[in-house]
Formats: sequence, structure tokens, C-alpha cells
Amino acid sequence: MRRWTNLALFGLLGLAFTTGWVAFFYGTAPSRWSLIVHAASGYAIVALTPWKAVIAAHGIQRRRPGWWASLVFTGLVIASVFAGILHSTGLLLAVGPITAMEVHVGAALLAIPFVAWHVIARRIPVRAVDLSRRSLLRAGALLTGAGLAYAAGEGAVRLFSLPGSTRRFTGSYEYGSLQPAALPVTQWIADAVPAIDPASWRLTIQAGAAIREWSYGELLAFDDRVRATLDCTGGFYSTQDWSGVWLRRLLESSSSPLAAEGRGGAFSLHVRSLTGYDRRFALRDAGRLLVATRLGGEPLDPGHGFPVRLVAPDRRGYWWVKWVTAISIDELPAWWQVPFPMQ
Ligand code: HEM
Ligand code: HEM
Ligand SMILES: Nc1nc2c(c(=O)[nH]1)N[C@H]1C(S)=C(S)[C@@H](COP(=O)(O)O)O[C@H]1N2
Ligand SMILES: [Mo]
Repeated sequence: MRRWTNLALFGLLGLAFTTGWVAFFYGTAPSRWSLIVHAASGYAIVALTPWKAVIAAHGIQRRRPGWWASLVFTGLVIASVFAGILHSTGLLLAVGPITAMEVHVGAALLAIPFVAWHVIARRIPVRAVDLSRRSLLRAGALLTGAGLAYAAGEGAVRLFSLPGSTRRFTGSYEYGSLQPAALPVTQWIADAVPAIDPASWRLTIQAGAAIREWSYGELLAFDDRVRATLDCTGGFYSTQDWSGVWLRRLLESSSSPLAAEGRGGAFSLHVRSLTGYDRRFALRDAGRLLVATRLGGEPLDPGHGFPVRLVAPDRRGYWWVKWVTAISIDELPAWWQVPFPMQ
């Protein structure tokens, strides 16, 4: 049972970590599915506490080198699970500027080197018996129990009308919708708000050999509108009215070879910020990406991406590149990028 418990914890930690990021990657239905598995794997980890406590007590008594690092690791896992539950129930969403979701993910990220060390320093040999019928039955029982715990948790959130009952399928909470002034300014990691002079600023659109530079004034002349929901992985979402110009229109008026679309699809749109922050999109998305100059009918302010930012409906906030200076079509596929920005 000891070996089984440790192996199960190993699998569950991997599952929770992976499903958390998968949920962040999507702004559509797959996000919810991933979060259901995610929550269940989190509860399964908690459910193993009685067995793991026995193992840990034994290890602590032996005072093996680095035993304290296992305690730090334990603290991080508890902090992550606790913050996750505070977020999902809505009992405590933020302390000052730090959200429960940021603590949740931050503690999980900090735990990575500790998990790696823990499983190497305390490694257990994997044997054929680990795939025995009994092991599999245990795994089945654990996962069923975890699924029921998830259902019970969601049920309780609704029954007691906790704030969590209002969250979106991504787990995010509504904030300041249709009130542009209430939209917070958020950076993915540590990007700084640049000061941009609109007189000298240009948006460069490049498609193959064709290059076209747009001035701020030219872009302001467009008035394509979309009501879209910015859903930040920090745990909140806000629906606002954005206006500007659909990217497809800019590409077409650059007399670009948009026909490339037909040729196999190994082409993508590369959207770059003045700060270096960038994202790639499939070419077919051009009709649903807004190069926005206004929020709620007013020009953007520096924090929200002045002079122009991308509005990417149905995508999580980190795709909504701010302070855009260049958009190009090149021959790399859209999946040729780190899944999450690094700055
Ligand atoms: C939620 C995840 C986990 C937590 C919180 C945790 C925590 C701990 C703690 C506090 C100890 C006692 C201190 C020490 O000996 O370093 C320990 C020992 C140990 N852990 Fe973990 N652990 C986790 C996952 C794992 C995994 C995934 C494995 C293996 C794949 C593992 C294998 C072991 C082993 C073999 C011991 C030593 C027991 C002994 O010496 O008798 N643990 N763990
Ligand atoms: C040690 C790793 C992790 C564990 C054990 C864990 C566990 C949990 C638990 C127990 C919940 C509460 C679920 C509920 O009550 O419905 C939760 C929520 C959540 N976690 Fe994690 N988590 C981990 C890492 C991550 C990571 C790395 C991410 C993102 C990259 C993430 C994203 C989320 C999100 C978005 C929610 C909110 C779900 C909702 O409100 O519906 N988690 N997590
Ligand atoms: N250049 C750049 N664009 C960015 C970011 C960033 O850090 N740098 N953060 C993204 C994230 S994580 C979110 S949630 C939205 C936030 O937009 P807002 O500040 O207008 O609310 O911008 C996105 N665009
Ligand atoms: Mo975000």
C-alpha cells in the first residue's frame, strides 16, 4: 500500500499539473473538461493523506538527508490545494492585489523542483505488481471517490449559493463588465507598460513580400465592433465593447497573398508587441481577431494597450497582445510557439 500510495501521488500530481495548464490553454469547452479532471485529481491527492501521513511520519523519524525539503514541498502542495478551493468556492478570491488563483498556480510552480528532488531522492522501484488487479481496483476506487468529492463540492457551492456558483466554465469570476474604467490592467508575467508616441508609431503588416505600414490615424478611421470577454488566467473575466478593425481587412488591403491559406495551412499570423511579447494564430483566425483602437468607444489607455491591442474572442487573456507593432504572415505553423508566453 505504501508503494502504491506514492505511485498514485506521482501520477495524480502529474495529472493535476497537466490538466491545469490545458485548462489555461483553452477559452472554450475543453477548459471545463480539463478542470473537472483537475479538481478530481486534486481531491484524490487529499484523499490519500491518511496513508501518506504514515509514510511521511516514518521518513521524518528516520531523518533522512533533506527531510525538511519534503516538508517545504508538503507545505506548497497544501497551500496550492487550499488556494484552489478558496478560489473555486469563492470564499476568498484575493488578498490585496494577489488573487487566490495566482497563489494556487504560484505554489504549484514552486513545488516543481521539490517534486523532482523528492521522487529522485526517495525513489521507489516500479515493479510488475504495481499493475496488478488489486492496484487497478484501488485506483478505480480512488478516482470514483474523487469524482464524487468533486460533485459534492460543486453541489455544496450551489446549495449554499457561495460566490463560486457564479463562476464561468473556466472557473473565472465576472468583474466590471461593460464598465471600461473598471477593467484592471494585467500583465502575463512582468511586461512593463511602454510610453508610445502615436505620431511616430506604425503598425507594420507583412504578408510575403507585401509590407504595409498603418498610422494610428488611419486605423482610428475604422469602426468594426465586437463585444468580447477577456478571461484572464488570474481568475477573473470582463465583457467589454471593443472597436477597431478586423485583421482580415488589413491583410486584404495590403494586397497580400491571403490565398496562402489554401496551401496546406502551414502558415500562421505572428502578432508582436513593442515589448517583444508575441503570439501566433492560425491564418483562418484573421476574420475573428480585432485590431482594437477603442474600449467602450474611447481610445485605449496605455495600460490596456494604446495605441492598438489585439482582441481575440474565445481565447484566454494572454492571447490579447497589447501595444501591437507588427503582424506578419509567415510559413511557420501556429503551433510552433511556446504554449505560454515567457515574459
Ligand atoms: C503530495 C505529494 C507528496 C508529499 C506531500 C510527500 C511528502 C513526504 C514527506 C513529508 C516525507 C517524509 C520526509 C522525508 O523522508 O523526506 C516523505 C517521504 C517519502 N516519500 Fe513522499 N511526498 C509526496 C509524494 C511522493 C511521491 C510521488 C513519491 C514517490 C514516487 C514519494 C516517495 C516517498 C518515499 C519513498 C519516502 C520515504 C519514506 C521512508 O523513508 O520511510 N512521495 N514524503
Ligand atoms: C500541485 C498541483 C495542483 C493541484 C493539486 C491542484 C488542485 C486543485 C484543486 C483541489 C482545485 C479546486 C477544485 C474545485 O474545488 O473545484 C483547483 C482549482 C483550479 N486549478 Fe489547480 N491544482 C494544481 C495546479 C494547478 C495549475 C498548475 C494550474 C494552472 C496552470 C491550475 C489551475 C486551476 C484552476 C483554473 C482552478 C479553478 C477551477 C474552477 O474554479 O473551476 N491548478 N486545483
Ligand atoms: N504585450 C503584452 N500583452 C499582453 C500581456 C502582456 O503581459 N504583455 N498580458 C496579457 C494578459 S495575461 C491579459 S489578461 C490581458 C490583459 O489586458 P488588460 O490589461 O487590458 O486588461 O493582456 C494580455 N496582453
Ligand atoms: Mo491574464
